[in-house]
Amino acid sequence: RNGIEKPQGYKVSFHYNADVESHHFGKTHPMKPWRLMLSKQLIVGYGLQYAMECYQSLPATRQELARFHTDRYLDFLGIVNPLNMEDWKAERDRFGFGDDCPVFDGMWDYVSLYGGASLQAARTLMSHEADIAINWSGGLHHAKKSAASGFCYVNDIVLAIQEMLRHHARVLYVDIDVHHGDGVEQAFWSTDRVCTLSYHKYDPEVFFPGTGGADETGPPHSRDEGAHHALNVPLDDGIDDEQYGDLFRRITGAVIDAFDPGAIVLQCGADSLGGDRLGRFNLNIKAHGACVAFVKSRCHDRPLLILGGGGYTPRNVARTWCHETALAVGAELRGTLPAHIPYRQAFMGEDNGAGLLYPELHNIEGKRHQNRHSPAGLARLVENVLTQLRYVRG
Ligand code: ZLM
Ligand code: CA
Ligand code: ZN
Repeated sequence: RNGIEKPQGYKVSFHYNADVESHHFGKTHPMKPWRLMLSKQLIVGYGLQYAMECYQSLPATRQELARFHTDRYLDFLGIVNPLNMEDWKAERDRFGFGDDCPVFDGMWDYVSLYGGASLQAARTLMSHEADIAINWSGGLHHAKKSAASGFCYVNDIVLAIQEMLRHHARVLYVDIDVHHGDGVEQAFWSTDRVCTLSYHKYDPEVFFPGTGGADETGPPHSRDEGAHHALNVPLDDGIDDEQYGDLFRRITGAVIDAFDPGAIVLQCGADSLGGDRLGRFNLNIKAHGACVAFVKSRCHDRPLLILGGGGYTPRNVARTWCHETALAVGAELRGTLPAHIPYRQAFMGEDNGAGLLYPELHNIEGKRHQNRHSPAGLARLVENVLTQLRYVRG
């Protein structure tokens, strides 16, 4: 065969609506939807739009959101605004609004847009129009059926998985955001058709949301539906590229083999990078991306839905999601950023006095955390999940 390999030939669809990026949670709130604009600028700057099918997504309808969320919660979400919110004090507290999830102008438009993009991405996969579908505005894993939580208002991931369950007996959810994917875990707690696997910083006293311990595996009795199908990998500060990569490949590989899902959803929260404003890990972009590449390599003919999530240092979020878009389409990008992208200045390295710096794609700066992991502790985490997998059958 002349040593020439068959081209990868993945069909990738990209789901986006620029209206999401103009919304504001508040001046100093860590969640900044304009990071999506920055990501898109990089993706377009590198020309990746020519390697994918780009869809302008539509807002999810109320009926679509109601497949997971309650009517009372959606009523409130549709009615409340910054001017009338004083009239709704009790509901505001009951439905999880506050500093983390503020009431802001255009909130309904924002949440229905990111929800609609994930739904459209899932449908594009289910109709075989794409092998991999991407929605960087989604991945908002904390939202509950009746409450906003942790910057998340509607759970686009749950909505997308519900859509995929119409076509596949089993769906695997993998979550590399630094926070525990509690909303998705809870939504599918009592079914063995969805396996949820989250890697996260775990310190129940101090780190949000406080759930996701190693012994949080599903309903208590082995005969209960869903028992053993919640998988959690609780981590401490400062995990590095090599440790995380090793852990991720061993655990995720074993889960895919045991559960044999028909489709996979990967939440790619970029707050697991070093230098993130809220995160605690020391990952570099290439190590974060290696998780995406690994899952893609284990998908074979299974559809893969790639979603965003957290990420609070916008220039690094944009770098990461651009790199991962390239991994999805199978393109290799040069490290020097394209010369003519808007906001190129945002990617200029901090001047360390060593001379002129040029803006680079794969490198991030920022403070690092002390590494609190031991080889023995990491080995125990792997053992723990492998033991649990004896109860998981595809
Ligand atoms: N206070 N402003 C990750 C979601 C993490 C709960 C402690 C709110 C913040 C944070 C909000 C401007 C994902 C908690 C925090 C202050 C109770 C969290 C508004 C700074 C600010 O300056 C801020 C007034 C705000 C929020 C920091 N909140 C940092 N960490 C977490 C939620 C979401 O990445 O997983 C997916 C998108 N909340 O720790 C408090 C306990 C509220
Ligand atoms: Ca996670
Ligand atoms: Zn997060």
